[in-house]
Amino acid sequence: MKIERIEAIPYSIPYTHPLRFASGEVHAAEHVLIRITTDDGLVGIADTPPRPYTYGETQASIMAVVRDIFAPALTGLDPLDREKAQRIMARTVHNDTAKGAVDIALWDLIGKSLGTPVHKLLGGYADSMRVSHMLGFKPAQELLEEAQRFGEEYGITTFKLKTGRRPLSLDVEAVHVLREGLGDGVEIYLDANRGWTANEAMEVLRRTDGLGLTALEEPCDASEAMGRRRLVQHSAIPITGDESVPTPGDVSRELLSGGCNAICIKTARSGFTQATEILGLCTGLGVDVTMGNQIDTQIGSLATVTFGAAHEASQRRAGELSNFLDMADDLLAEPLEIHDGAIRVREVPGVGAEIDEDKLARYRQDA
Ligand code: MUC
Ligand code: MG
Repeated sequence: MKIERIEAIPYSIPYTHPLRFASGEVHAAEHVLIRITTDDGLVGIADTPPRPYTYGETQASIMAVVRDIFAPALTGLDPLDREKAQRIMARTVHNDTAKGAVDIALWDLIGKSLGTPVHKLLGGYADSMRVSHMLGFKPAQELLEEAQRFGEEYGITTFKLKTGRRPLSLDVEAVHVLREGLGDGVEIYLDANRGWTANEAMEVLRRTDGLGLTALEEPCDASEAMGRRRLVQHSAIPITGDESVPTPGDVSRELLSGGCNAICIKTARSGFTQATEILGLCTGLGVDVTMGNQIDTQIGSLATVTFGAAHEASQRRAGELSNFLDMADDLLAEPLEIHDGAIRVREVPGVGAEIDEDKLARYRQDA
């Protein structure tokens, strides 16, 4: 089996409800679909979300690096030789979500060629993942109503609250209102997307003490090393690295230097191969992981479920898997469904992300 063709297809699908957070906002999924075809006619699929405010990648840069650099270098390679593919892509620095999507599409091909679901190839631990819902910036009462609706409609009992606003009282109030309205049985954790300084984060933790928060993600920029270390040392809850730790090397640096003590794994930027390396590092060190959301489509969320459910350590905590519900439509032929607060893996060869060709024709931007 040899790679014959690698396509990077730009498309745009609007959001019905935009998501706002400290580092940016999303009104439309202007993503790039990666499609890899082999000489025996198999097709591997993955989705790439450009996040310029997080990784510096844009839709145009992802298309360019895949079409101009990765595709010529990977064509002719056997998809099973994924270490060769990793080394070829590593010759180009950064471009993490472009690399992640190519890796996932290769795993999809491996699963299809072996007639085996990829969650089985990766570890086969569980057949579903519990869902955590991400709440964007909104007035406190609207946040509570959204969380209650997601609890009632989908059985979701874990919420990640986007924070990092100023004045700090906006986020402090939101945490109080959510805890009071949702009760003690619901898990709440925070993600500030670098919106605060370390000292501001420390103040928010003081003012929300006793409300049962379980983690605080990217409180401030990880390059503010001294403040961040002081925060990690003094916080009673884990301080999670997300955008500061896209690669195994970043994870090692941040954990060893004391910049964080929990890790968010995102398949969108690490693929399955590097996500496996990151998970191994974390389990070896006794560090908790959360499967995060790169504001993923159903295709991206299915990739997260496929990886997250495959390993004991990555399915322990609920994964961030529900933000596709805010999109007006999706390319996935068979929609992803949340039942009893969980999403199931797909028991089909590959990842199971088959595309609705009519929808792709409607939303693609290069036709
Ligand atoms: C998250 O966990 O930070 C927002 C920005 C980004 O890169 O990912 C999202 C969610
Ligand atoms: Mg985050």
